[in-house]
Amino acid sequence: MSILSEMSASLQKGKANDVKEMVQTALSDGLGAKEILEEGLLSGMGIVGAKFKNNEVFVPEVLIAARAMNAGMEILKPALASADLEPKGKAVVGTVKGDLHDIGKNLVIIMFEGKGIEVIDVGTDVSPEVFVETAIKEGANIIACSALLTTTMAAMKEVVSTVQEKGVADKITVMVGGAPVTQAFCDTIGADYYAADAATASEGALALSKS
Ligand code: B1M
Repeated sequence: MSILSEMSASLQKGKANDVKEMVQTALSDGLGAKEILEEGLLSGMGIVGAKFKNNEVFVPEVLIAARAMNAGMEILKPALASADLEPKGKAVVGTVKGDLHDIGKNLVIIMFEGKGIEVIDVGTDVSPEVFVETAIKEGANIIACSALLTTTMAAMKEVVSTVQEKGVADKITVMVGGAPVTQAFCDTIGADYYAADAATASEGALALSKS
């Protein structure tokens, strides 16, 4: 097994120290930062994402794998910076106004980062203005909103309206998700993309960033 396949396998098992050591060894062996990122770390996280989507692994396994990915990223970051790699997309991710649930939102962030998408985490209880102004200021192409309460879902419509009012609807895609959110709701409020789970959201975000 190559070191990158081993790295991917260790990441999937959440072995943070092993991943860290393998990143260090791969760099010392002269492997490129991009290769290590894509074939070692992101490939491992991609497999975890797919298994999560198929209910083969659950939230704890995803969090442990994400910790291993972050451990590897700590070692890789300086080499990535000097390789001057462009992120594959940039997303502002948060939970809407009035809503404090953040476990699903944090999974979305893990999956986005696992696809190489840069994330600005605006947290919970986020006003439409903060979503949209942050996206404009940071040059993000995606706003991903999470809502867990039927009473806070309506705030997603305000995000869509604010994007339109600011005249940036052609530059920024609004994605929506969370337990009470459906494709029909997404269509009703005029949002661009609905995802039922974090892994699907990350696949959508990657596809949208390429288009
Ligand atoms: Co609350 N809560 N909660 N809660 N809570 C629910 C959501 C509820 C269904 C429980 C129930 O009554 N059965 C209910 C909502 C009812 C409704 O509106 N239909 C509820 C309620 C009523 C409340 C309070 C109002 C309770 C009260 O105070 N009376 C209150 C509200 C506070 C507020 O937000 N203002 C409240 C508070 C809390 C806690 C703080 C105690 C805690 C949150 C802790 C935290 O997040 N840090 C909490 C929790 C934990 C839950 C439950 C038990 C679990 C939610 C969760 O994290 N699930 C929940 C009941 C349940 O779901 N069984 C419940 C795991 C998480 C991985 O799933 O977030 O759905 P989820 O994310 C999924 C997908 O939805 C999707 O991806 C993830 C999977 O891959 N997804 C996205 C999520 N966001 C996405 C964004 C995207 C795409 C996909 O962007 C594109």
